[in-house]
Amino acid sequence: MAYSYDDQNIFAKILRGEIPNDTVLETAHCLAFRDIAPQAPVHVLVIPKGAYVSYDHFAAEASDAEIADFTRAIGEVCRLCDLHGGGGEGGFRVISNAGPHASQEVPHLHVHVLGGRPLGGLLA
Ligand code: DGP
Repeated sequence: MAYSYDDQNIFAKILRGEIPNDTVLETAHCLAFRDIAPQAPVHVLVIPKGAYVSYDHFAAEASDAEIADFTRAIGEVCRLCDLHGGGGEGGFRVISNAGPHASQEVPHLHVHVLGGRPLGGLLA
């Protein structure tokens, strides 16, 4: 399967600095910023800086360093936003939409980190 990446997508423009964003975290390989249309008190998007359209594309072609950095960035965003999944109060949800069946709007890999309120059942 060949993956095709459109470098005119909105997150590519954010990475190039052509569109402003509300940055939460920047790492060597990732950028995390607040969603423009938040669905929860905390709604942060975490994206790799590399040109990957979806998680399967990323897992197939990214380096181990990129994958480790992305995984750690998601956890660091939770920590910075005071979201805790280790028991007790609170919690969060991490979602990545890919392709038309998941209504992916922006064709650059991103995970949504949602929290700050009860989120209901996964398919609610
Ligand atoms: P998805 O359906 O998973 O592809 O969600 C894309 C998300 O990106 C959606 O929640 C809205 C957000 N979004 C779209 N354009 C912009 C933008 O220009 N800036 C920011 N911060 N978020 C955006």
